[in-house]
Amino acid sequence: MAHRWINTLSDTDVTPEVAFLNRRQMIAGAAAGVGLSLMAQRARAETLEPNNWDDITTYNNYYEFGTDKGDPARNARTLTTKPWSVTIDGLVDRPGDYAFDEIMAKMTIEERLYRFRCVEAWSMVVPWNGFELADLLELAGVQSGAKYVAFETVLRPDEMPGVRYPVLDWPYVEGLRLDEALHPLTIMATGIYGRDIPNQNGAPLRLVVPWKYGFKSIKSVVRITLTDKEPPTSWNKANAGEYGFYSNVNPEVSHPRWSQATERQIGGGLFSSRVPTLMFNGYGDEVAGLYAGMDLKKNF
Ligand SMILES: Nc1nc2c(c(=O)[nH]1)N[C@H]1C(S)=C(S)[C@@H](COP(=O)(O)O)O[C@H]1N2
Ligand SMILES: [Mo]
Repeated sequence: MAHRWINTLSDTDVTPEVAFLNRRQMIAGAAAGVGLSLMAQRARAETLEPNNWDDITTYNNYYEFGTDKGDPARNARTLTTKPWSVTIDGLVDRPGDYAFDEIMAKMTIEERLYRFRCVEAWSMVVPWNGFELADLLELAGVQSGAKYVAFETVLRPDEMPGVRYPVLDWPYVEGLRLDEALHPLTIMATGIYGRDIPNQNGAPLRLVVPWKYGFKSIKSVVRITLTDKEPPTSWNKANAGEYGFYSNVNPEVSHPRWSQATERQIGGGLFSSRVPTLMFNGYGDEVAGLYAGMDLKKNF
C-alpha cells in the first residue's frame, strides 16, 4: 500500500543520531551551554560519541519501567518482544490476534520516510520506520459504527518493575478519534534511525502521532479496539485537569503549570535556544481540518 503523504522534512532536518542517543547530555549541555559560542556548542555535540546502543538511548518516558527518565534504558531490556501479537477487536469485520510477523509481511514498511518533529518541552526530528495505522486497520476491516480507536500497552509485572507502583492505572491506554487514526500522518513505528526500535522506545511497535504531545504515542501496543465511545486515556485518568483527550500540540493553550509556547531543540548546535512551538507541531496544513469548528481551549 503506497503512502499517501509527502514529507517536507529531509534527512538534513533530522536530529543527528548522536544527539538523539545522548539526549540527557544534550539537555544538560543546553542548560550549561548558555553563553558558549555556537562553535563551542558544536564541538561539544561532536564529541558526544555513541557508545553502546543499550546504555545510551537514555532520558525518555516509559513508566512501566520506572518514572526516572533513565529507568527505561536501564530496565527495558528485559521486555520480551518475540513472539508478539496485536489483538484487534471491537467494531471490526475480522477481529483476532495478528502476529507481529504477519503484520510486517503485509504492511509496506517505509524506512526513514517518517521524519517527524516531536515535541514535549524539547523537540527533535526523528526518522521512524513504520507503516500507516490506516493500513493495519484496513486488515481488520473497520465497521461503519466505529468512531474511536483505543490502544493498550502490554502489561507484564514480571518484566516491568515500574508497574508495582500505582503512578498510572495499568495497563497504559490511549485513544484517537477514528478520523485521526486514519490520517496518513498517524503511523505505527517499528524502527528508528533505520534500525529496529529499542525496547525503551516501545518495541516492537508503537504509535506515533506527530501533531500531538509525546504521551499520545503509546508504546509496545498489544491491543487495538474499535469503539463507538471516546476511550479512556492514561494521563487523562491520572489528571483530567492537566491532560485532555485530544492533546494536540497548541502553543496557545498552556498546561496549568507551565507555558507550552516554546520548545528547546536538541542537536544541531541550536540546543541552547528556545524556539516558538508551532500549532499542531507544524502539521496544521495537514490536520487542522480535523478540528474545524471545535473550541481547542475546551478540547485540549
Ligand atoms: N506504554 C507507555 N507508553 C508511553 C509512555 C509510557 O510511560 N508508557 N510514555 C509516553 C510519554 S510521556 C512520552 S513523552 C513518549 C516518549 O517517547 P520516546 O521515548 O520515544 O521519546 O512515550 C509515551 N508512550
Ligand atoms: Mo511525556
